[in-house]
Amino acid sequence: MNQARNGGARRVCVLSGGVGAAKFLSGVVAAGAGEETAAVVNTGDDTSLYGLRICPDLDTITYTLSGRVNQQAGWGLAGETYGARQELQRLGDEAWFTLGDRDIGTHMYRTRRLAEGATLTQVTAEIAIGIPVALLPMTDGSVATRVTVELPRDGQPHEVVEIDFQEYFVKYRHAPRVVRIGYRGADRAEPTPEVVEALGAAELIVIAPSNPLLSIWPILSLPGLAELVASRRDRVVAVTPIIAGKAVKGPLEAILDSLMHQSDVATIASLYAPYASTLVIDTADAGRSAEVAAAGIEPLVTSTLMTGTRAAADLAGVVLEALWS
Ligand code: FO1
Repeated sequence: MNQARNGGARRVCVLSGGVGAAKFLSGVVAAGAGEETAAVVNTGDDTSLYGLRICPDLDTITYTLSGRVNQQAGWGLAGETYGARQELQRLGDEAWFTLGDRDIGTHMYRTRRLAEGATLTQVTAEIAIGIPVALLPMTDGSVATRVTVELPRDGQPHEVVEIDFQEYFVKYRHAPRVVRIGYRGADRAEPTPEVVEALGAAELIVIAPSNPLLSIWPILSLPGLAELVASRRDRVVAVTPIIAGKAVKGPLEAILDSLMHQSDVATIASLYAPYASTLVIDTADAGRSAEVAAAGIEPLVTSTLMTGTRAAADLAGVVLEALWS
């Protein structure tokens, strides 16, 4: 493994979830700062199915930055076949989590290397070979995002149950109302030394436009990381995942409505104010700048919708400006 790829010598450190972070990081690479950047990636979404260790956020970023992602879905590989899934279904398995044949190869490789004693950090570097950004799983330990939801039952009052994140997100298509989110194991799991070094040494820390509660909070829940990021607040810039009250992708809006009773850019400002000194908000929310400032975080208005690599590079350029100036 090339140590330099995972070392803390990178100038930029991006706290990352899945699709939104992957797009933002592709902008960072297009803006020419890939080699200067480390991404600390959420592993709370990870799951084990069919004996395979699956790391959706790490894989989404890896596939995106290697230009192989299924652009329509935002995750998985382009041009996939689904022979394994079809065989499972033929055998009566629901196969609710869609695994493409080549994607399964990634999970088989990861699972074998972990069984051989490699750390997730090492295996991730092996899988991400050729990618300029250093991809750092938040921990080599075990953290599971657990979602307590109201599951509807035919003709009866709903049932409140705690389920695995991927069950909530994929099996139930993030439709049930969320009443609680927890990060099981986060209090005992250690952030890796690479993560602590990257966050401590970065001249600029970026919170990617990911779901704060599902992607960023698992990272900040690891021992010492919330304090570390807060201590570097002057150098932390967050990018909003909400534009004009709407989440660009996924269930963020519904979750914020359910847990915080509002889902706009001011909600994002109040969540990130303890950790970031600047919040990049969309031009559509320029009129909300005073509310963002009142929440204790400086608004920076620009176009945040990443419709393609050009738009992502422009957004990354605005965020990285703090570094170049
Ligand atoms: N998302 C879905 O909505 N449906 C799927 O069947 C699905 C399968 C899947 C397989 C591998 C992988 O790396 C990601 C996959 N995702 C799927 C996406 C993923 O579960 C979520 O987008 C993230 O966990 C949320 O950040």
